[in-house]
Amino acid sequence: MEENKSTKSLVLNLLRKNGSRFTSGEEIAKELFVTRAAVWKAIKTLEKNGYNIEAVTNKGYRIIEENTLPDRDVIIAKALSDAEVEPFLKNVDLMVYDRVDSTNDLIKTYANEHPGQDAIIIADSQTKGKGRRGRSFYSPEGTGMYMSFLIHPEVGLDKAMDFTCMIAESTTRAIRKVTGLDVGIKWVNDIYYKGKKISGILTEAVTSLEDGSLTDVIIGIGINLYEPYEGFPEDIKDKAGALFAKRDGANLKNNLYAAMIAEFYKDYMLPEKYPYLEGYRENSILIGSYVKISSNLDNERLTKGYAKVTGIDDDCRLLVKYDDGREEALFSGEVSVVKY
Ligand code: BT5
Repeated sequence: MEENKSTKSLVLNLLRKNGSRFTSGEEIAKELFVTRAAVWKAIKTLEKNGYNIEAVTNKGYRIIEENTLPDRDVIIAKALSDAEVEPFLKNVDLMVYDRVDSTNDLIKTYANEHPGQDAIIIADSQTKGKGRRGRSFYSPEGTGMYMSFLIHPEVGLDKAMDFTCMIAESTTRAIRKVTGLDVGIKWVNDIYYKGKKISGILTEAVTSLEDGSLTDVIIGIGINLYEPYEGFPEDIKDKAGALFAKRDGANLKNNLYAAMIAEFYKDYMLPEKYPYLEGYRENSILIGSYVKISSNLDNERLTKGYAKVTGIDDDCRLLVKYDDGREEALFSGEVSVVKY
């Protein structure tokens, strides 16, 4: 058992070291002082664990992995190549980090130091990724995407939720464009794929005391791009999913970051051409379904009832009709919807 485990990690390290070069079974066996059969067994175990290993007759094996960190220059070049948003994006400050506490918290500090400047922070992992109401968002390195936008729209506090809906829609569009996968929005702030949550959104707002207008809006989004090799932690493993089961290795992360940025700025800056609510409704997985509604006040979940989702109104509230015929428009802060 132990022996097999260590052969597996030695083979993994060797393949990683050799990068895109194929390594034959014989070469691996020789280098690691193990038998060809042990190499074969180790490769099979790695595949079972989710590693994407390419095997070619007469050449050997190589591992296909995207373990590159997000690349600022590549992301900027790709996002700016979208002519529709280039004029807006060229004034936005983009920062990329390996690891941060929380991109939302970091961009808050940035906002204090750079009043009025729009910015984007990307990180490959977060040690304190935040969800709503004090919950956490699991953000390990190498498998996910974590990004916060800092914008300064001239609107009132009642419009803050619009940005959650806006980014859910623009991100759904970007994921579909880049990967072709059929992702959908679960009102209000989640993106789902194959029945699992692959993305969450946290919008935070700073308001002016004088007139209640928004001064800074921070919109954070996290995406599970690949499933972690060791799987998701116990407490979220039934709920969380990823876009891909295996690593791709084709610069997917940078492409997706660039598309998410460009698509978000289209909704934000070109609302006539990109009416995000229409897209949000079209991509909503809850409309037409029957759901359990629970109130979430003080973090205590109380079942309010069962209802059919009839639509989403222009303020991005969820329209529901209860079994007894009552109709209600739900705000996200008050109510959560549990699919059922
Ligand atoms: C969210 O909250 O889903 C908002 C997540 C926002 C994360 C981004 S990442 C960039 C930026 N910086 C931050 O610090 N945050 C933002 P909520 O709807 O409250 O859902 C949180 C719940 O989702 C948790 O209680 C878990 O049940 C589940 N969860 C945690 N991590 C997850 C993950 N990686 N994938 C799917 N579900 C997860």
